[in-house]
Amino acid sequence: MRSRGLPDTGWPPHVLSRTRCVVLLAVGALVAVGALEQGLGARALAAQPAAESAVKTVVIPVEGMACVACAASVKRALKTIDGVAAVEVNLEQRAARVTYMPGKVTPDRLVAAINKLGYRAGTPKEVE
Ligand SMILES: [Cu+2]
Repeated sequence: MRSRGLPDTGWPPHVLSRTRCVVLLAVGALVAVGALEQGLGARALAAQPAAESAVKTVVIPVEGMACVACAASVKRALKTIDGVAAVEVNLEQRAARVTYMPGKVTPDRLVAAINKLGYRAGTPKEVE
């Protein structure tokens, strides 16, 4: 009688406290995951300026450009190369200014792309 009475009164609070414990654990896990994500996010943000500063800019002399259409085609060809971030072609100065990601493309490839169009690219000069 006594042993049957004890579980009857003892079970509900026990189950309740166990449920609360599980909820607390879940909340704790969520907080931990949140903190982890925040940490990763901060690390990703910190890595971004480093990647941007890794971008380089070169000025490549280009001979053979006679008109704006020439300059436009040189610009288009350079811009389509993977790893090229920005291109400015100056017809008067006969030069192409290219900002690129060194990990993805090399100045040699930029020169080759210009030469392939039928123009003559000079030695790329690194600029700020
Ligand atoms: Cu032209």
